[in-house]
Amino acid sequence: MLLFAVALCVGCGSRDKKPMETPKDQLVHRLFTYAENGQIAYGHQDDLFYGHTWKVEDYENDPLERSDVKDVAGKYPVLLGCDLGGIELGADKNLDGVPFDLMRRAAQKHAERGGIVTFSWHPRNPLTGGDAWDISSDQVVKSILKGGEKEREFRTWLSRAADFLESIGPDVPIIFRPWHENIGSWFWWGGKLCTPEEYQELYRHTWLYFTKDRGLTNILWCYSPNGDVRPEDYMSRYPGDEFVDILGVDTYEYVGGGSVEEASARFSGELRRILTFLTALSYEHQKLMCLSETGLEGLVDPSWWTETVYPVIKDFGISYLLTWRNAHDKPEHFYAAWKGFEYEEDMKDFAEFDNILFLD
Ligand code: BMA
Repeated sequence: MLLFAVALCVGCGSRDKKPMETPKDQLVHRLFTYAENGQIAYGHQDDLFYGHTWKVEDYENDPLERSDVKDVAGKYPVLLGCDLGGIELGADKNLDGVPFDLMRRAAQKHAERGGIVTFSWHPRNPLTGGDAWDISSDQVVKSILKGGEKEREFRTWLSRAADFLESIGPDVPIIFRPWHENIGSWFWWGGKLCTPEEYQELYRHTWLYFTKDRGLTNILWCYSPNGDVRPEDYMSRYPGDEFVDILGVDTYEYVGGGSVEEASARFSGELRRILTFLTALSYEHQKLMCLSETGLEGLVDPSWWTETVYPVIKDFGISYLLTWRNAHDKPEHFYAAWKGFEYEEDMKDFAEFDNILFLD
């Protein structure tokens, strides 16, 4: 814990200067304190926008009080996950149909309630015009970097994303995790689609634009590769300590052809392996760490929360875990329980562990 105590002061100045802390410093402190105390905050993607059987209809006036997580656990998640995909084109709604005006209001409201907001980004493919999953060309990253044919257009894309985050307000600290799952090759910025140097340049360029050109100093930068990798692969595209505040990892349980029991046993072993190397890296680099995305689609393991995930994560200093979204238009695509779900009690029990934090 000594290292975490030291790390507590990273980026925040000396302790007697606390009143001068920026919103970012405060969030860094808060997350380090969770890790130090063995507490883990829970987060859910798109929690306030829609759930398994509902969605916000009145974008402008809805009080944003509904949440599948709250329906089950009686409390909101600490982290609200949002996705910027679509903002780059100036769209009104993101790739999953969430209006950006609603997203802004929800981020502000969630912060007022004491919650934390985190943003991922699934931008379209700037070279082909396809979506984030269009991996038909390995020239995309190159094309948006300095001297590339899409450099100027991509700068406009960055400016639209920055405009949106800026519009949330300087007092709301934001965890931003662009260019995620970068070791696998399913996004145009993935492992086989660009060189490590190109990836690093992309990440640093994004950081520099947001931080220096736009002065967005309320952002905590999360590096979140997919976790099914070796530690050396995880770091192979790391942009550098200066550009990263949180080491994250995205990792899911997949059932595949075998039984759910086998899948859960495999996943808990894999999660322990990943969090072990992430812990070593977080000490080495003096960074916070988190499980930036996780889940089991459809929660087909009746005790996934209490017997698969909890026994592993409780042994590690991750500040938070975030499970993916409960789609309102795809009945099988949910990662948090909802009222009436057959295994909802298991998530409720998880929310009642002393060291698992929800928003009271
Ligand atoms: C994926 C799925 C998609 C969604 C995307 C971005 O994992 O949930 O349906 O469009 O994330 O949120």
